[in-house]
Amino acid sequence: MTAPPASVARWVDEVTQWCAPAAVRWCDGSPEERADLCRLLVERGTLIPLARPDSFLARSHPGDVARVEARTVICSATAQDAGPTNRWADPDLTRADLRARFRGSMAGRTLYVLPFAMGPIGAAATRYGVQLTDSPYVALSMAVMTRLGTAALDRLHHDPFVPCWHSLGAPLAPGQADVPWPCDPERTCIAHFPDQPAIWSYGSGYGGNALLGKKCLALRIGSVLAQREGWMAEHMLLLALTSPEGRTWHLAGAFPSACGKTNLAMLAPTLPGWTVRCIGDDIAWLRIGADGRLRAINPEAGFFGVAPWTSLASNPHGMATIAHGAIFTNTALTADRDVWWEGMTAQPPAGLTDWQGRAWTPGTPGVGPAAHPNARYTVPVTNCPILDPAWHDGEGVPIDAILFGGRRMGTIPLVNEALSWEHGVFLGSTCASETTAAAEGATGVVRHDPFAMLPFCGYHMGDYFAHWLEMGARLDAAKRPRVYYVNWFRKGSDGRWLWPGFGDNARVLAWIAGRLAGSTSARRTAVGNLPAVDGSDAIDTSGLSLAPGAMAQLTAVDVAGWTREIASVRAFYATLGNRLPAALARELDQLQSRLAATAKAG
Ligand code: OXD
Ligand code: MN
Repeated sequence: MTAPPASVARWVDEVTQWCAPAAVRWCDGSPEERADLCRLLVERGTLIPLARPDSFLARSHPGDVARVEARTVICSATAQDAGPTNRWADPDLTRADLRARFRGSMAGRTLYVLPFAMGPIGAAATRYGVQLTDSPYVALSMAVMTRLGTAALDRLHHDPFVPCWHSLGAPLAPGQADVPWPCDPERTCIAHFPDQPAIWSYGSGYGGNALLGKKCLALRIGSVLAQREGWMAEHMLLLALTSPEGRTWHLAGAFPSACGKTNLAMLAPTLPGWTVRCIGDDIAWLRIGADGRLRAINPEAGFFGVAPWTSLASNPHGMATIAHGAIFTNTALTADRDVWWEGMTAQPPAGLTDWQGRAWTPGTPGVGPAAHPNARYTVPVTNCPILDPAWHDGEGVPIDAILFGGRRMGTIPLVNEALSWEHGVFLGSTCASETTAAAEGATGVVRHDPFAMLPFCGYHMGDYFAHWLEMGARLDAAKRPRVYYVNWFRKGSDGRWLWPGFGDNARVLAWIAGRLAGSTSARRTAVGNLPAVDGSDAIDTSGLSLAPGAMAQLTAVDVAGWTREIASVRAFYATLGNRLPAALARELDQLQSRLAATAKAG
């Protein structure tokens, strides 16, 4: 290895002094290093080798299983800068508090130095980070999720980096035996310092709490940098959709955690002749390209997907992606050393061991699911059989349409086209979803999750809305992406799904493509442009057996439901005070009056 940049070497020395690790290892991201880390983790009992090639299972501590929003803080100069949707913490106090926790926290462990790039190395859009961690599982996972190693380190002779300081908070006294998943859940804290920028994470080894390039850098810190520098850091999948005639559109889609983003990003269309290629499943960085179009890159290099309910039926390409080279966390283990989770097959195989390592028999009273509902897999994007070669293009792909969505049983139509950019921003700001297991807390409760960024926007949400409006104003009207709000999760009065979802969502994408091509007309309604219920401008439902009247329900304007929706948005908007852009307050008032006119006419 050539000499590391002095700024990195200095910081590594400081942290080494403070955290007192037994050794320091600079990671180069090589296959040999991966093999070595896997061997070490197997020896320690953190990883269990699986029957599928180059794949392993980890079982976390039962108290360290998801992102911990309640322990995630934004340490901007003032609470106003963080805004009401974030937990603000005083930067000086947090620094002092965390420094005390970090003191000696790596004793008996190795400090891994992880230089990484978010985005293709050398591209203008790319940002760099260096994570210092005492977790070999995190070192292994970061090498999958980011472009990690020597090439990234070399860039730091010229480019700045975001320091990402991470410790499990589990020092080992001399002779003390280790545990498979060291952590300190009671004292976990994930702190973001947007003004430095820097990230300090203590106590958790799991997912977004610990793989700091992802939610912490690419979204929370990324969104602050994006606002300052005039680009966008979004919680979005990216896909390329190609019609039977060979025309391709690029779509970006923001959906809250565990709402099917990965399934949509890897969609296997049921409509003959249509294809989807995957560019990313979780994060997009968008900027205005030299051609004046909004262009997006996926800054990540891996997928950190939710395993439960992934199956050959819901996501065949996802199943192929994880057939080798995958690190699973908190799935069940089969008798023949493979993984299983709820929804993978209709019946669980016999002889399962659950995510906590206990023999598991379905139907035993008091026994929970075999896999943790937030069980995950970590794999390189290059495993995906439908990966678009453009995923590595530093200029990004030109975005034709932006999708918003959430998990909503009622009111919200299957697909709704925004009437303008401002109306599209309004739709994004009104995203709400029933909560899932991706974050700690109750599941199934509807919460406002604007742009699916509630847990990830690193500054005041009102200013973030304003940034979206400004980005639109900088784009030529003819080059602005169109905006759609989709909802795959509607239920009928009998509690059954109205729409089959998964591969059949291609039917909705095909309708959107028709709109983009100008070949499909829509019904202008109070809430937006909706598809015709039947005929050539309707969504193609050929071959589907839907409940009678399903399409009418899925594309109707439910005035009573929207009236409740407006009240709920108004209450949410009120929490943003005078930072709510006037244009969005106006959009809400206009929706209310259009709806009143519809009610009167109807
Ligand atoms: C994720 C999440 O891990 O959104 O992607 O929770
Ligand atoms: Mn996500």
